[in-house]
Amino acid sequence: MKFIVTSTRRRLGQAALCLLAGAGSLPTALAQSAQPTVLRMGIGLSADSAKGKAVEEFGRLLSQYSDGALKVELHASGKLGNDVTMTEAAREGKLEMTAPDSSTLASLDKRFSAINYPFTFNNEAEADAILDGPWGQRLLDALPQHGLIGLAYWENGFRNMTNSRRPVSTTGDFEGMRMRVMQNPMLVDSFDKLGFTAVPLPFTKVYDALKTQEVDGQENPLTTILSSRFYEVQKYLTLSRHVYSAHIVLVSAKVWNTLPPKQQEAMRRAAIEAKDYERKLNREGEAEALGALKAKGMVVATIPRADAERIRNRLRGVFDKYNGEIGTSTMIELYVELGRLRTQAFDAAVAATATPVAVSAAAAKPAAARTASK
Ligand code: TK8
Repeated sequence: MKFIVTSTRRRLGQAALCLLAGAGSLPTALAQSAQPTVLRMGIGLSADSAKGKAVEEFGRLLSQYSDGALKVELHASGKLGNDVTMTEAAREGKLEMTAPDSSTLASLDKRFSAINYPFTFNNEAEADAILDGPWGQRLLDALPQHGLIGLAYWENGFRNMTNSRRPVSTTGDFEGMRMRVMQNPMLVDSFDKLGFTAVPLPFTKVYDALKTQEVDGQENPLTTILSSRFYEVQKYLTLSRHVYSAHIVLVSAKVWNTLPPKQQEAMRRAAIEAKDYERKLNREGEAEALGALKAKGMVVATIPRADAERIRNRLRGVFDKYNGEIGTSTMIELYVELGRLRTQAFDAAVAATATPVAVSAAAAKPAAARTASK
């Protein structure tokens, strides 16, 4: 812990020294001679994933908004650890930034599991509205007490299943398959309940576990299945979209607290702007990824929508257990908000398809006159 906090301070100290050394010269020369504070950001996905590219974009925006005072250094492909260990390192101040899957944060606050309940969000617009709204903000607000600052929800995406054994197109096909899941008890219980043997593993171990057939399958967004080259060791793909997951952009509170408010503001702004870029990139990448995965030889199946209902019904007992842990008010607020969004979307769709009733001005006039004379 000491090492990084000290080294962050050392970097800040160097910047101050440079400024002092340059005293007397032009202010612009002073600014240029200052060494930027380097923020290392560790992610599990590769540098060419939407996430990796978004970290680069975040870095570009942050340099601009902090007038060159802050610099982001991307460490991709789990080089600095996995979601759980990097989050721990950030809490301890040993790593400045990371972006784990929301599900792994349930070990700090159980409410994070609610995001990953199977078949909860119907589409990206719903996920965006919930996560970017007050419900999502309340979860981020819980992070500082755990030594973390949550800047934004970036997208991981809707998850789809792959395996090396057989095509999976109905719930009956799940039986006996060893499935890697993220390190989250609700997900372990859910997959077990559905007939899989759930094997929680950090993302950094997934490729090898698939290759050695320690597990038969895994589940991730299409963009990740492509960028992590899972197609090399998995033959079958099922377009299940069974879980939505988010990557939460985290800063170590120990590091955050050393930054002046202006730089903190620059970080929030850059992370939120990069969020839009990342989501767009990820969503555009989805369709492309499907084509690429087919071209790589993956055999594609789908799960009928009726099975999604069946899956949710089978998971009732699991949901009851975790609703209790998460807190029923959090779950009710989520479903009420989803209900509101769906009604709004439904009304908008009806309004768009309704045939406008043509009322001629002449026909309308006497009616208006009648009303007025009453
Ligand atoms: C990358 C992970 C990954 C996640 C998983 O570190 O573990 O399967 O979907 O994106 O966060």
